[in-house]
Amino acid sequence: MITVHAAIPFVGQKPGTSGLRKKVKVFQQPNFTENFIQSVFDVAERPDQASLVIGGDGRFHNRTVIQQAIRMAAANGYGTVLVGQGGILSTPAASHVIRKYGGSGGLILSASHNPGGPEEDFGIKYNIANGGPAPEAVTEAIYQRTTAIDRWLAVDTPDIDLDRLGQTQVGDMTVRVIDSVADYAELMESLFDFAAIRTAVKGGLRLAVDSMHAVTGPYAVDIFERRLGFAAGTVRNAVPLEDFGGHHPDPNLVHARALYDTMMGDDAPDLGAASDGDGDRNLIIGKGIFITPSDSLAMLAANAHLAPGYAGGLKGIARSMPTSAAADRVAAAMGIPAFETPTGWKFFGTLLDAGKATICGEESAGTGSDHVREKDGLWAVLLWLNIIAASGKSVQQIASEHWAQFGRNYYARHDYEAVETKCAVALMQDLAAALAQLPGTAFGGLVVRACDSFGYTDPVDGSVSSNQGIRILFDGGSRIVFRLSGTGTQGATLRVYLERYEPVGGILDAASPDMLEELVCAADAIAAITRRTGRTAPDVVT
Ligand code: G16
Repeated sequence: MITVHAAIPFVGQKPGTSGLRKKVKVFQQPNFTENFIQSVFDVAERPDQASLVIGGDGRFHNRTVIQQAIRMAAANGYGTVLVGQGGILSTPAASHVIRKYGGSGGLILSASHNPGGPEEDFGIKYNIANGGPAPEAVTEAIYQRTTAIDRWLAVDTPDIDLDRLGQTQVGDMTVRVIDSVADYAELMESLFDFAAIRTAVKGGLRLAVDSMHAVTGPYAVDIFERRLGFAAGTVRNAVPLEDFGGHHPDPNLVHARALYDTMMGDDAPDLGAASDGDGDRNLIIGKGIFITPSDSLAMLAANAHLAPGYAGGLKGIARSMPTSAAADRVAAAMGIPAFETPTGWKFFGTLLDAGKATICGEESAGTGSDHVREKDGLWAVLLWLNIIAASGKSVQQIASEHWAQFGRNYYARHDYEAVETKCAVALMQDLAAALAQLPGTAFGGLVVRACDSFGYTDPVDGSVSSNQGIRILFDGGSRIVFRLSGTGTQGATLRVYLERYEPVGGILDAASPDMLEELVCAADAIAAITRRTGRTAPDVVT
């Protein structure tokens, strides 16, 4: 029997860069989660008896929301819900399941790299039938609906057993609890040369993976240790925990420090990698060398033809605007198009659907391809392994040869976290207002060539997104970008992206901080970060 629950709208249910992210306590308020899910169901394009995929990264509150979403889906006319065993589906695996089983969409319960636990963060993201994040037109429609919502629907039924594979009826709807790993692992086997990697493993290739007690643990153990034959223990922190073991599941040099230290040690494995809460991001570290996400994108694109799934070449390469231009140089050398989109994986969807791009990536440690419509952390690790196995080269060698051929984009992102929102917004507004005066101004040896507030017109559907970050471009190809994060849950996070290009024949083997020093000073001079925020150094450097 369907029950209609009266509701009044909550303020602040506007999805950000990647869905709705708030503190768990906010989601626990009566009706808060239900209002949002009902708004999704009210606006989602779906046929009668549609199927819906539900999965999450295993964080605290995951199971509660899954049970409620199932009761609501049954009351809202869905015919089938596919849910990962234990409520677990990595974001790329969820994208694949939606595509493989013809789902009309999916609810992905994750706050990604944000910490988990009763006092920490939770999130809900809606993906559409192509398996990708809902585009802005859909998230805006969901948001508009949240402002007028007056009821939500549910059937009255007990919790289903999420841990047992199989089928259950909930009202007229079928709930299938599916193996979270199998479909995804098969997809990976179809893209990469597992036999070649296995041979390399037998020959001594070593890997260290940090799953950060988040969703990739079961996937990584199955793929790396079981299917590819890496030694037991290759995957550390492999058991998903509701609070990620008290850590921050963000695969960067701060939060994956132990892995970094392993990789810089004397007996380091050949490749080190970490994933985030929901498995869509990756961190890549070679023996003694950190590869920035922007470089990883460029190097993967340049060598992707070594993997069977990409042997036919790439159609195009897309990157988000703050990501370094390293990938553009690869695209130019290949004679294929390069796309520069706003931050947010949702902007790659139309390009992938239209066959304009094959590989996409972001500075925020996301890389992926047209195999799904999400970024995919383990995919990136497997492509690196495939390239290493097929070429017989080390990560260091691949990187050095890449820079010798294309030049090097030194790169870093400086994050100032939990800045008072008013202060951060004013900083960005004043910066935007001062842009007209900047061209021609010198900051040390850096002369501003141009600057703007980045706007994007989608080349496929013509949709326009403005105010996507402020770009300061210097003579010689260096650049500073200022943006406010769209994924934080506390105050504002100011992101400052620093990039310096060294051409072929230039200084290609220096330490990034040394090469970026002048840009750091220029960023402070241009935006008055220290004076306005009181911060003398960033909280996180990636
Ligand atoms: C999300 C988006 C990414 C974006 C990242 C950081 O990733 O999907 O496209 O680059 O957030 O966004 P922001 O700079 O606005 O915080 P995830 O892994 O958090 O879903």
